[in-house]
Amino acid sequence: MYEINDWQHAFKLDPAKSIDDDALQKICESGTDAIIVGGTDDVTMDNVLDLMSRIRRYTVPCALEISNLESVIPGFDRYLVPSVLNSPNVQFHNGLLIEALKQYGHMLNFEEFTMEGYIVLNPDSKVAKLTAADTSLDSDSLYAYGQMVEHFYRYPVCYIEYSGTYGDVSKVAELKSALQNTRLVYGGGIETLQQAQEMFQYADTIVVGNIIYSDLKQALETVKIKGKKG
Ligand code: 1GP
Repeated sequence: MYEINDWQHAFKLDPAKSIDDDALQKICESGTDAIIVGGTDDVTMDNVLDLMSRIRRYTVPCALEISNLESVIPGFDRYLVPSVLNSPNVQFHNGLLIEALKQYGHMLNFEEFTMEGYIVLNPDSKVAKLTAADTSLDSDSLYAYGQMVEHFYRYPVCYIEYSGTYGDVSKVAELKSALQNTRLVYGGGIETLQQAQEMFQYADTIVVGNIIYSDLKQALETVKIKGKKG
């Protein structure tokens, strides 16, 4: 269960946001396949370590989605390496990665790392602003991105990221139609089980984030997609 290929549902916890012990227990014991620790702003070694050690009280697999070098610490089951493919800034494709390899390449166990080809589509999200992502991609472009990720880059994961808003299901479907071996992960704005089900028709993995902090009960409901692939 430590491979993203085994995950149908994951919760994403932001180390910069606080979550009390009771809520964390419910999330970790919800039956979700994994907890992803990740965020855009104010991710530090201290808050990542704190959250990881609290999640480690439970048996659920726990992954770090790397957002900056300072906050990468040992102890996670898996490390997810996002590369924002629709950013014009090469720094967000591989800049962080090159820095990481220069500093730590000699001591990494590469088996623990998974590349994610990210496509960021909510123009109002922090990550879109930070990376200056081209969020206006039409369906033809998305299909081409899918082909690129699968056939040229051969990344194991393509992540369609609408962080903060519920996405366009027709675009998720279009992207999925270009992918056979690469896993499609969807994240963004899921607030109900019905929305999770809708995206899960096309995505292989559903990631649920913000709603954990505003409506825990609704967040927990989304786990019910598991095992219900039509
Ligand atoms: C964010 O894709 C995740 O990286 C989940 O998005 O927080 O909008 O649920 P939300």
